[in-house]
Amino acid sequence: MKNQSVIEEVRAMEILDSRGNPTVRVHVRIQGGQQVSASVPSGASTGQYEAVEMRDGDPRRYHGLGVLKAVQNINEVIAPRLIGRNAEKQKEIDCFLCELDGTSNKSFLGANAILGVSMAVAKAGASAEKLPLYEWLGGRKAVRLPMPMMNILNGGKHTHGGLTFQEFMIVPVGAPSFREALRYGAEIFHSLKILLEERGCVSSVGDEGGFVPSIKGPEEACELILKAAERAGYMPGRDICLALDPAATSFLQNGLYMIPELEEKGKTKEELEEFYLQMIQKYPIVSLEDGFAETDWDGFREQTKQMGDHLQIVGDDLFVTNSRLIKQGIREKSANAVLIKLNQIGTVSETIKAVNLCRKAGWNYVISHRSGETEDSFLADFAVAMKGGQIKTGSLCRGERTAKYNRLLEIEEELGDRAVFTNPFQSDMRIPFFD
Ligand code: 2PG
Ligand code: MG
Repeated sequence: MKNQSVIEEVRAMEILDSRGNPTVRVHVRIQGGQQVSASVPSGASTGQYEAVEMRDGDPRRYHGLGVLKAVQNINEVIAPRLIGRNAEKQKEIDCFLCELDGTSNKSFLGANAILGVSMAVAKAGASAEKLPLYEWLGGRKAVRLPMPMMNILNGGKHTHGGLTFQEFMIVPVGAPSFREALRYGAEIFHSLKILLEERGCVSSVGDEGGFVPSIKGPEEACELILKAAERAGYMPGRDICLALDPAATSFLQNGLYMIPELEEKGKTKEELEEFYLQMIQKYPIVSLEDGFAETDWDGFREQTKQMGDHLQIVGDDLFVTNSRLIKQGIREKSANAVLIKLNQIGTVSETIKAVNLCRKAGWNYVISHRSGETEDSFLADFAVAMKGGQIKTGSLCRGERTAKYNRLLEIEEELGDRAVFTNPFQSDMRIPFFD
């Protein structure tokens, strides 16, 4: 083992995330004095089978949301056992962390404790090898910049009083580079703001930096966004497409999908599927995530059968980045893509395993942030390393979102002529709108 990859110190602390709730930051120092740190994100619309985020539950601190136990688990249980280990042995260390935890859902040490260490170890490995993180994790072939899905209109659990659907995202499919994709996105974001102001329905932004206007429903949301795109000089369907994450688990009640802005009585899964079909015929939607609840495997399967040739159908809460559930999905053809979130499963290696499953099955995958984020830009490097060509990391404002975009700009510049940026929806994912 090289001297400079020996772990000398692991230290955790409690910091704040973008919602002002506590989360875990981990510092790792390797021999020779190099120090790195990683911070753990946190979701609001979480899947029931996600790895367990450990919270103190002490009402005297942060309304019970403190993470001092997770911090203590790192400092007292994990740290002493990692000193002297090789930071370049990511898999070995991740495996060791899982064994030390001993549960199937990381509830003993906390997935937030374990992931913080796992991410910091990855950064330490990169630092020991003097490589950028994307190259350390993805090798020399990690040169593909991801197509961003930018969430410029927020709803669901990421807002108060917003639309029922959680995310309305723009996808700059016609952009020639990541840098240009980001510019398209930012320009449309600003046109949308002006448009909403003119209509007197602009408000603040939600948890992921998208606007939370008071409007009538998902169709008006799509129309406003496309209008904003046109005003900014972009042609819907050619330069810019849409992606939706209704996050349907959050509005399934007693077997019916409740979307009060559409109607009071709620929709059956068949009616909801029909509604999505109309939406994708009307608007240039290339990707639909969690269109049905995590318990509604039938809804997903049926939709994949009906629309899977034309539409990216992404399972987020459905799969929670869990290899067992992804395998089931592949077997049952429940979707054709997976949303990949590091903290749903809890280590870098298990996340990579989930990505590899998708690759093998010919499925798409989208590397994703959480609604509660930090300034850590780990995700940007991770998306390039995983080579899948898609990232979801929020709107075009709020530092915790722009941190990832700005890091991707840096990576693109660093790669220079080697950088690749392509539209992941081109060939076989042709949507009716284009015809
Ligand atoms: C989602 C995510 C991220 P959360 O549902 O895809 O956008 O939200 O982190 O709240 O689960
Ligand atoms: Mg989601």
